[in-house]
Amino acid sequence: MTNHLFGAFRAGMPAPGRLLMETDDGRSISYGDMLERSGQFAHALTQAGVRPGDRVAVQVEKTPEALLLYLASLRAGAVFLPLNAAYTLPELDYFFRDAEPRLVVCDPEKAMDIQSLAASVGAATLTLGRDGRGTLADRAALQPGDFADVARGPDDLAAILYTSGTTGRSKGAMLSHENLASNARVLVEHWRFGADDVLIHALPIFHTHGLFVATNVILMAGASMFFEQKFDPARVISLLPRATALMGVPTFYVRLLQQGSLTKEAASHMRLFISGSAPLLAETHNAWRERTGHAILERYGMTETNMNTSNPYDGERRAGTVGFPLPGVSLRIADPEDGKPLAQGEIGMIEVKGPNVFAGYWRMPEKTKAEFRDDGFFITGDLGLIDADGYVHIVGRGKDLIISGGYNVYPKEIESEIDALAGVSESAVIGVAHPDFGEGVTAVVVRKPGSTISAADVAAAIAGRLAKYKHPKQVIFVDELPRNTMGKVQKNVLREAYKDIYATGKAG
Ligand code: MLC
Ligand code: AMP
Repeated sequence: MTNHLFGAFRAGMPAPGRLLMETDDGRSISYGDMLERSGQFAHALTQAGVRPGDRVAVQVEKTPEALLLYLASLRAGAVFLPLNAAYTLPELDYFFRDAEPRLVVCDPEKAMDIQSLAASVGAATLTLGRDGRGTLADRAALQPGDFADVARGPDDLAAILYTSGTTGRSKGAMLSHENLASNARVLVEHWRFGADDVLIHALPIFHTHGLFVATNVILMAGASMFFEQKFDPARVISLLPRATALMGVPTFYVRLLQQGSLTKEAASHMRLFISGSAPLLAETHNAWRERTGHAILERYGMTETNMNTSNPYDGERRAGTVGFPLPGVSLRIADPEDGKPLAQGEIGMIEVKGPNVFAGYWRMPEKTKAEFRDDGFFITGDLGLIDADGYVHIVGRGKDLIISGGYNVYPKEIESEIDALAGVSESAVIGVAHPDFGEGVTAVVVRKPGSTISAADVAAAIAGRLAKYKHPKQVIFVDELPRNTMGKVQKNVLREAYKDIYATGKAG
């Protein structure tokens, strides 16, 4: 048996001298370098006690070495567990306790604090910094480059990615080698990636979009990428003449459109612009087409399922839709209550099934069971419809979720923090249309009688507890929250009342 996912990358690998990535600080890494250095990193993992099936939790900045670590983890048969670099210590504490990693790799600047959290669950700690240096890299440098990939079958776990829950704790989505391999293979074909493609990779690599969709597609196609540490619109435009493809969240496209240097000419070498992770406004799609002559290809996915649908490569890329189910993916619109399939054109729950769909939530069999129908369809929590031409439209969310700049934010988590403050009676956190982030996290708070708690007090209390992107962009105080006859807070009423607070010119 081979290593299922890395074996698939090997099968598509071009000559060792071919470029895999060029970084923004001018480094070039070839496929041969990648093989050798990920082999060294795999030896270092094994030497640190990582055995097949062990979790390797990683909270580091985006560097080529961080990507080599992902590949090393696959090759060593471990389960890669990437964590957003913005997560705070209390957030990390939960992930470590739940996942029980064998090894934690973190930024050297945070090592003191993280080491004690890791030690409390019996994990060793190694470091990897934003310069690609640290104890892990030092150890790897002493290792030989040839590593015998650990055999892994299609159903073995390759990664766990945490997704926040509507209620309660974050859940670890277990992704198998075949979940990732099958999806990457389909996307390479569907989006026509080949060895001559050059992708602008400016996404973070701790989520499905940047780690799997972008990187796995490039590796599977034997292509190359500009590997950017951060998304910088002016820099992305300067790379367009040497690139062929860009993958981004809608905020990328909104910010690129603000650059005067974005012209048809600048984009003339590009083959494909792809958007996902959050809804792309039709007005952004149209403005992009007008400015560059390209129709952005929008697709739809999620952590648990990888990519489910995509607009066509040939044929009409229809604004405001996420296209058709990808080959091998079954998608239906069902009654949210009983799962009965609905007629074409009706709005209901989007449910999916296929080799892309995850293996369940880590150590949560009950939660896993609750999110699948008896016939194996996964209940996405997204509401949608299929139009007369077969295009899937996402029209809303059945889950109480905010997507800010492509990051998921669950209101419950923030409400719990705010409600715990001494001067607060209760709160409701909502997403409000925001010109840059798509939705802006907004807190509506009721003070306790006599309390003078301010927006700054709320912000100060949350700092250090929740990652920055989850912080409310505005905190609004009200006398009471609107409720329906059942006593449930009417978030739709709040969303309507505050819908203009971030309107252009007033953005907070
Ligand atoms: C940064 N900030 C955010 C934010 N990103 N606030 C809300 N939402 C976000 N997404 C905060 C910063 O901490 C900062 O706070 C302030 O906003 C301004 O920061 P910035 O410099 O403008 O942010 P920047 O670093 O440019 O980041 C914006 C971004 C980034 C859009 C480039 O958020 C990003 O890379 N998003 C991509 C997320 C992603 O990859 N999602 C895929 C999930 S997978 P302050 O107070 O310090 O000023 C998935 C499945 C699928 O969904 O289908 O793909
Ligand atoms: P995540 O859990 O971070 O993987 O986020 C997945 C969620 O992002 C999905 O359930 C959708 O709600 C949303 N999403 C992803 N792509 C799109 C898209 N193209 N349009 C609208 N929503 C999307």
